Amino acid sequence: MKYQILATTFVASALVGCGGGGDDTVSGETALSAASSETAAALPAPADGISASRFNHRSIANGSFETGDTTGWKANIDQGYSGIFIPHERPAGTVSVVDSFNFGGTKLAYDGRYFLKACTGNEWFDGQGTYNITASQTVLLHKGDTVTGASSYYNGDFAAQDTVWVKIFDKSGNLKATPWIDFSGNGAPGDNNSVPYNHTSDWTTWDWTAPKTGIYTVKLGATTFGDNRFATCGFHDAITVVLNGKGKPAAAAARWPNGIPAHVPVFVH
Ligand SMILES: [Ca+2]
Repeated sequence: MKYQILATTFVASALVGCGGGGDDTVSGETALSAASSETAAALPAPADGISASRFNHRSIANGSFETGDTTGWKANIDQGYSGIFIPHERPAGTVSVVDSFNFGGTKLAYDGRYFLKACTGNEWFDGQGTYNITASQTVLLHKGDTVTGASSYYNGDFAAQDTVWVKIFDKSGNLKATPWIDFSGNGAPGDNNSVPYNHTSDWTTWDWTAPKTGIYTVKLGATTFGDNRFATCGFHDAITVVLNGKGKPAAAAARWPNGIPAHVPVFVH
């Protein structure tokens, strides 16, 4: 009951105070003491709609998506404008939980039955805008806690216009890390895609360790720009927190040993 009242409070405050992009941030220094249950009443209002009680637990809710839906995660999908399709204002992509993805072959979950799929669109947008499609969850991490997961992708666009990624933001919305990222493209010089067009990569594990105690947001997303034709998808599963001192998973092979490419080259459809 206590948390039900809290939830009502922060939903109301989110409606009043949450502008565009506000899901990146959770305000309030009191969050740093949230590991203690008696401080629950002082917890900040998470903007993603999950229970405030979760901020005591240093864990990801529904990180393997075995509820079969996006419970615990907040989807945010930018809108674009198409002069061709009706309605003209259209979501730039999709966020869904699935048990398979068919591309000629069949992609199945890394863990359990279900996984998250975040895709760009198969639209025909006007202009050269950039659009994000994300599922995010805010979590308390103590220094040394590690967020782990497994991701893969479907390279659905022969043009290098799409990226799919995992990013970690601090409570002020600053990007702290990009543990996993991949790109669309057709293998032309300058493309950074890891598998051929119309193929999927293997599941790849990733991890990121919090450098200090705080509230962080884990975002699983896709970014596209331009006409947003041909959908590329990121797949995500088994998102978990390994508490400091509890052992870490074996280090994943570095996807970009020399650093993430600074930008995606532009090949227009
Ligand atoms: Ca799963």
